[in-house]
Amino acid sequence: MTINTITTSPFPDQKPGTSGLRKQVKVFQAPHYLANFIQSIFDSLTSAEKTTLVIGGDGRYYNREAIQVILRIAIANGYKHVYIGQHGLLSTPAVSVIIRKYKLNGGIILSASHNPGGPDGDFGVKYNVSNGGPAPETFTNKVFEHTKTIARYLIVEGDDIPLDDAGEYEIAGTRITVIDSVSDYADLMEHLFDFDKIHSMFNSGLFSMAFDAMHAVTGPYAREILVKRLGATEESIMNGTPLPDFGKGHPDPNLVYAADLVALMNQKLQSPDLGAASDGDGDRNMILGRQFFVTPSDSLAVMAANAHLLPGYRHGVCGIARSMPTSMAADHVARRMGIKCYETPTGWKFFGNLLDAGLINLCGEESFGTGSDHIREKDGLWAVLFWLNLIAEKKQSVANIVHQHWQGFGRNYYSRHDYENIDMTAAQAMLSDIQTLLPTLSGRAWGDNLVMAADNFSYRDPVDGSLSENQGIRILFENESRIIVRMSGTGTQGATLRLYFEQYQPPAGQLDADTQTWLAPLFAIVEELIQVKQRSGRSAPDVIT
Ligand code: G16
Repeated sequence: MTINTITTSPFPDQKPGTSGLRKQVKVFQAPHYLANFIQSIFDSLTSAEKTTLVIGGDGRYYNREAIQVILRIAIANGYKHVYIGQHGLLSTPAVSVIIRKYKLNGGIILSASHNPGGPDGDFGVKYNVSNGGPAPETFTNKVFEHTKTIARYLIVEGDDIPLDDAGEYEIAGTRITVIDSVSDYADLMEHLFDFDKIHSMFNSGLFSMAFDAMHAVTGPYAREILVKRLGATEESIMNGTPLPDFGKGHPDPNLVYAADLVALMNQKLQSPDLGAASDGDGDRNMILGRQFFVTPSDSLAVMAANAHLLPGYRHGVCGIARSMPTSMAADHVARRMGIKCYETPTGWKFFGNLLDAGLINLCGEESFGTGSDHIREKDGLWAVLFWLNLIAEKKQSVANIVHQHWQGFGRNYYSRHDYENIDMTAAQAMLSDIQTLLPTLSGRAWGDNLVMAADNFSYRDPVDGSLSENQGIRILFENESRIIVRMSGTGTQGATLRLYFEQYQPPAGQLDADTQTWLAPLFAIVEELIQVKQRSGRSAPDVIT
């Protein structure tokens, strides 16, 4: 088989964002665009780092075509063994499981996560390293530098590899294994949680759940784990078939985009006991009780406080980490437990070093991500199983578990307001204006809210000493309220401005107020400082969570 060397020229826009390279499908379909990026990844690895690889994606439009291209480039670059998920599918957490289980050098995940799919939607490429986690910034920066000067890529010609059946192939010295996408992941889950107890709960007929796979990758995983292994009914799974355009939906498990599930859970009569949803590539989760939304920040805190009750975590929690904009609810648990709670920039990659060094074994983000040291990615179904196990153990409703938590630790009222796809220049001007105001804010008061400090967050990694700067504007108040302003690093059009609001109430305080009403004084402060509504041209946020 001949290895072709294709002459190419650089694209200027291949800088990976918060989570890999995300662009519109049309951008990726341009001649050489995908190939340039993949070759740049391979050229940034040492030869010892490119012998074994796993490839899979969330099933979105262009997934199968991209897999064949990447495989041909991997063969031409001398990979010895490439694993591919059956049907081209692998959730992000499953890739992490496979890299770790088979001790692979890395993995390529084809996903734009929660962004919409289809010919007019988005596509994305992420590279994960040998610990199973997202490549660190040092590596993605190296890849970006390479994309600026790339002049050639290597590729073999040949027929497509059939992806729909598990099987083994050999092409030009590369072994190719098409593997079952689900079983390794499902087996690991069985070790972490008490499947017998959850099975009995489903069998009792007194418990029901609804899991919305949003026509994305988790459908087959949910069917195997929830239905086959745990005894949930087939009807428990909504939108369980992966579709290239996610059924024209937006596979983002939040209160706006998972509207059908939210409506089901809000029914006064006969709503399921637990509602859950996951995103495009299966690493995010949303947890709902009957007429009750668990904020991802609270979910992390509840998990930390209760992990010792579940088989995989009986040894307890050694440390927690949360991204900076995530509420400080987990900090209260950590303080009580006498363990450390690390505050990292947004992006799962910042948890990798802490997990590898054994400084933490639980971490989470406000952006619907939670996970533990079982892999190096956030894990949507893992979070659902955690809650299922917790409910089976405590024999309480979701709402009761959270209320009890607030009564013990206090409540961090929390909300995120997203202004999506707004004018980039306007967004940058707002951020620059608030940055300029920072030195004037300390000591200023709005009602009870007295500013204690205001800065642009930077993070020194305690393990490798690397510094990440400009990670979001923080206004910190003496009463433990916080306002955070940052720009999303995952959008593909215009700019998405994220505003985060938080206010702490101790256990003896008001625990049952309406979140948006409670936080309204903080919304007014941001408006006064940078006039988001007027300058974004929106009368309200596009998404409130
Ligand atoms: C990615 C990252 C997360 C991050 C989220 C939102 O998630 O892995 O760590 O919190 O994006 O980032 P941003 O606020 O910059 O849009 P995913 O699920 O999209 O891979």
